[in-house]
Amino acid sequence: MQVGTLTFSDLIRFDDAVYVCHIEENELLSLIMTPGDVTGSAIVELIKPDDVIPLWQVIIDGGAGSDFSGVTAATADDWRLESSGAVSLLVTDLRGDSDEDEMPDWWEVTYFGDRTAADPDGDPDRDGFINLHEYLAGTNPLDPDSLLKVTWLRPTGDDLDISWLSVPGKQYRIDGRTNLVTGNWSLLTNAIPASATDAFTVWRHEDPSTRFFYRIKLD
Ligand SMILES: [Ca+2]
Ligand SMILES: [Ca+2]
Ligand SMILES: [Ca+2]
Repeated sequence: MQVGTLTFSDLIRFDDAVYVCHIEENELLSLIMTPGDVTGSAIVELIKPDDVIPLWQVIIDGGAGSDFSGVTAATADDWRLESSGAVSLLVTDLRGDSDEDEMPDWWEVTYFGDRTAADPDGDPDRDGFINLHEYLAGTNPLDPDSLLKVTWLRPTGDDLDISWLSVPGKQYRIDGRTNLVTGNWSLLTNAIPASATDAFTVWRHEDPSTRFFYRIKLD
């Protein structure tokens, strides 16, 4: 590993650069520092040992007019980059899970204040949704109004619109059945992307022709 601080005295403009950032321990990372503004486009490649899980660590520290919108992580599913004020760019490991309970450290810290504090089967907000399912659905485990549920059913001519609470970036499937006593659930549709702008998503069941029961699941 080659962790170190690279200090500049003036502004930095990245020009489609690759910044290879080495990480040695949770709080020991490569850092670029300058009193000048940092702008331009760059891809950040993060290299670390498997058992190291950095959370909200500064990797670039620049002037007050810095703009990090052109700086992205090479593997965006594994890492999140975010600005703190205008001056710092922070990195968070999105996958690392030190207690291997399927809820990553960043999520447990965000809601429970510690890397390993969340009980996967716990339901502290008592909405009937355990913590592990809240994580998978992208809902808030401390807010009883944040969960995956149907919000309304609305007839539109011969069709029926179904609305449910959704989280941007998630996908859903809808199962249906005509009788809750006999028969089974069958898939009506899947891979429905969540609305990117609203807190709910709507799907239209075209001409159901008979009474249906519905359930929404994460896809
Ligand atoms: Ca965990
Ligand atoms: Ca819950
Ligand atoms: Ca909840």
